[in-house]
Formats: sequence, structure tokens, C-alpha cells
Amino acid sequence: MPEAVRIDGKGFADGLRARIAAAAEAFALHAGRRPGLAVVLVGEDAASQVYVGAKGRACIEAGIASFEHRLPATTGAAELLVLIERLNRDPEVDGILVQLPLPEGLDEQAVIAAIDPDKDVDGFHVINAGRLSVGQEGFVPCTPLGCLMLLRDHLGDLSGLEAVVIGRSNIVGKPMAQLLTDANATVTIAHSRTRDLPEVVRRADIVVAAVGRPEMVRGDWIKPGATVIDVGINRLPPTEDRPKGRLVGDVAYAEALGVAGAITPVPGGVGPMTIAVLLRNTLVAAHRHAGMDAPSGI
Ligand code: NAP
Ligand code: L37
Repeated sequence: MPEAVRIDGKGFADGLRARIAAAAEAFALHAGRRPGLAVVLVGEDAASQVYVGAKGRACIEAGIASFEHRLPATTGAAELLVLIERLNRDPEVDGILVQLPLPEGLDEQAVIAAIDPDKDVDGFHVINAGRLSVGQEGFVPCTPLGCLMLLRDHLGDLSGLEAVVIGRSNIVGKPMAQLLTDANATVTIAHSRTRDLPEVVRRADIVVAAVGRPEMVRGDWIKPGATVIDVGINRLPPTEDRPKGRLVGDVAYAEALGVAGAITPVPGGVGPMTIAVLLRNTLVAAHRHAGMDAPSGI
């Protein structure tokens, strides 16, 4: 069995970002303004700080205006809702992202519900979840859309393939299962109550692991030749030679390499796609707000 192909999410995301940058420049010429993304971060969550920083830099590089709002963990719900209302009305802001998780005491669903669905580039608003579920145009959550792009790029048509999504969160697992169903795959959703997960995963031509448990999916769970998308981002405890701790996925990568047909690495797989798709959704939002056709091929 030859070693699995390493699906280069970072490389794909870089290409996507270059296409977005070109389209953002064309948008600015026509609309007289850049697309704009507002990112709201409440509190000091270490991973969120890193991602929000990366998102801001990615915006600037793509010619998208970035409006960062970093608020203390003590921010009250009323204050946060006032900010979101202001961003909803701001014509410079095409997309609004409130980085999750929010600090204890803030109701995430209530905060997301306050975002104008047509600026909800994260696709977390119930209106956008509903649109996805009934097949209407809206915004699709960035991480699962990025996974679908990688799958299509690697496999082409997904019709009739057996897909197993491990995890049923609103931000990854559920929308991922919906996208795969829409792409004509036969989809199984597995979760913490699934009986005999290894046996379920062994049926899959496509495995999407979105669990949050380091290296839970073992090599011998994977059907030979399957395509594996590892969404997990888990930081292992620090060691002598890795003072920051190693980053691993939900799949035992070294084991899976010997069995899978193709697999995304961590880091360098799904993570960079999440950021690139956020820029894409913002660009699409800007076109819709300006009454322009969204650019094709992005
Ligand atoms: P989440 O909300 O915690 O959901 C985890 C899911 O995994 C739940 O549905 C849970 O089942 C299931 N699960 C937990 N233990 C399990 C087990 N032993 N066997 C089978 N299923 C199990 O997590 P999430 O937000 O979807 O994120 C999942 C992972 O993806 C995390 O590592 C996160 O850091 C990563 N992530 C990465 C990106 C990226 O850009 N790469 C973006 C978002 C998230 P129940 O529903 O039964 O509890
Ligand atoms: N859109 N994404 C959106 N909204 C949110 O509310 N929490 C959240 C969210 N999650 C998110 O941004 N996740 C994420 C995860 C990983 C990366 C980016 C975004 C990423 O770039 N990961 C790099 C490694 C980064 C590191 O070293 O820590 C990777 O290569 O996987």
C-alpha cells in the first residue's frame, strides 16, 4: 500500500486567498470601497487571540478592510449587543464575526441572533442554518465549507460515496453532513453515543473527524484508500523539546498515512482553509450588499 497523499490545505488556502485578493481589488474599483469584515473578540481565550490575529492579517493581505473589536471578559451582554447593532448598521461592514467561545455568562445563541443574517459570514445564525438546510442561498460555516472544497478538489464528484462525519456540533459536524448530503454522498453522523465507532468509520470512503480528542481515530479504523479530513486542533501538553506543546488532530496521522488514500495534516490542513473561506464569505457579502453578482470560481 503506497503512502497516503497529503492534502495541502495551506497551499489550497493560499491560492484561494490570491483569487480573493484579485476579486477584492476589482470590487473596490467598482464599488468605491473595500469589502469590510468586523471581528469581535471578547475575553482572553489564548487560541481565539491567535485566530483573530491571523484573520485580521489575512484580511489586510487580501485587500479587505478589517475592523477589530477586542473587549474585556467582563463585557456585559447589553454592551455587546449595542456594538453588534452598530456594526449591523455600518455600511463599511459587510461581514460580522463574533469569535467563539464567549466568556462564561454570555449567551452565545442570543449574541449570534443579534447579527444581521446577511452579514453573518460565519453562517452561525439560525436563518443561515435554515437556509443551508432547505437549500437557499445564505452563508455556510467556514470550516465545513473549506473541508468540502478540499474534498471536491481531491475527489471530484462525491456522488454515491459513503461519508462518515464524526461530531455533530452546529459549527462543524451538522453543516458538514448537510454539505456532503447536498453533494450526493451517503452520510452517517457519528457522535459520543455511537455504538462501535471503529466499525462505522471502516465503511467510509470519506471520513471527516471533528471531535476535539487528540488522535482518537486510529489507523486500523480507516478503510484502505479512504480520504480523511482531520478538523481537530488539539494542543498536547508542553514537553522539554516542545515548550508550547505539539498541535495534533483527531486522527492518528502517522498510522493513517499507511492506510488512507489521502489525508489532511494538522497543522497545514483544514485550519488555513477556515480563514480563507471567511475571506471568501466576506467578499460574497460585499457583492450582495452592493447589488453586484458574486465573482465566479471562488
Ligand atoms: P464540539 O462542539 O466539542 O463537538 C464535538 C463533537 O464530537 C460532539 O458532537 C461530540 O458528541 C463528539 N464526540 C465527543 N467525544 C466523542 C467520542 N469519544 N466519540 C465520538 N464522538 C465524540 O467541537 P467542534 O466545535 O465541532 O470542534 C471539533 C474539533 O474541531 C475541535 O478539535 C476544534 O478545535 C476543531 N475545530 C477546528 C477548526 C479549524 O478551523 N480547523 C474549526 C472549528 C473547530 P456529542 O454531541 O454526543 O457530545
Ligand atoms: N469562523 N472560526 C470562526 N468563528 C468562530 O467563532 N471559533 C471560531 C472559529 N474557529 C477558528 O477560527 N478556528 C481556527 C482553527 C485553526 C486555524 C484557524 C482558525 C489555523 O489557522 N490553524 C493552523 C495552526 C495555527 C496554530 O499554530 O495554532 C493550522 O495550520 O491548522
